[in-house]
Amino acid sequence: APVVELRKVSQLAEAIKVMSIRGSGAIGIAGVYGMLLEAMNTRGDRGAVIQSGLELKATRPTAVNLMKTVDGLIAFVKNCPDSGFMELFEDRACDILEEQLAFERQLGKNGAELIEDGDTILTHCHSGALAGSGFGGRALSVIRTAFLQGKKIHVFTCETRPYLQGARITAYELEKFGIPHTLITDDMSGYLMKLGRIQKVVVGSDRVAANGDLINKIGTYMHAVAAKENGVPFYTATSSHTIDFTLQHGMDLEVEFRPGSEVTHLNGQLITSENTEALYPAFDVTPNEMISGIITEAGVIRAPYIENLAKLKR
Ligand code: RUB
Repeated sequence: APVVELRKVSQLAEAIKVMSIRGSGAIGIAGVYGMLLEAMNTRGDRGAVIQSGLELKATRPTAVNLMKTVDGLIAFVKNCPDSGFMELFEDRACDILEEQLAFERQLGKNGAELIEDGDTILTHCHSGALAGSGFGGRALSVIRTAFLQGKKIHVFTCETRPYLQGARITAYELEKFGIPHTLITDDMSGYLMKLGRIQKVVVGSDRVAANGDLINKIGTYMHAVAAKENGVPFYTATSSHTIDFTLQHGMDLEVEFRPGSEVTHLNGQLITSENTEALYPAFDVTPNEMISGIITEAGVIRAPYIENLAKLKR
């Protein structure tokens, strides 16, 4: 995998924008370490650190982890005593990472209970590895935990046009973990469900609304529709960090639209005529009634979601 060296917050912000760093958990943690980087570069200039948090927050608007972790750290910076600021800030950043890794492992265990021996699981995009977690992100944490429990499972990973995260990253990680898998294109899931070849869907999440609506990578909704039609349970693997209690309904969120050129080009090559216009909503909304359960560190949350998710509020 290519290594990107980032020494300034502006470089980190650019890396998030162009998706060198991507996935809700990973960009949340990048926000934390970006602010720490700024603190180190400026020898603890609080104004600059707060400003760097705002710059990072503006990079990608849909995933809520980045917003929440940066807002939490801005409040921490404002209230932190002067003496030992750098040390306290570093400890806080490490605590956030440790907590998220612990959540990732725990939700993996909770979700693995839903997976049965012999299941083929569909996943979409890349529910992305937090550095060093060894588990491979939240959907993959569920899948890998089930695999490590000795369950014989198979994974269908969707290629996830136009950015190909599922093909490029999920397939790579599944191979690294030794989990049997097959790459499919995004339009194949419905038919494969009809053939009885998919028993569960497990995807990650960029944001979960207070009512349980799921905002995740474009194409997720399409899989959920097919899953409902075919009686296949559909789960999202997430954590309490990713629930946005200020968002009542998923459709109230304005999701990120990325440049159409990311659709008309593949690996830098134009694949359409020069005049073709393309649209790229990067995320979609899956209504709560299509979700069989929301897998979190606190257990698998079931409907009614408004009441049951509210118990995770902190
Ligand atoms: C990634 C995406 C992933 C979720 C999963 O989108 O939608 O499914 O972020 O989150 P992008 P996590 O590649 O545009 O960032 O990795 O936290 O489980």
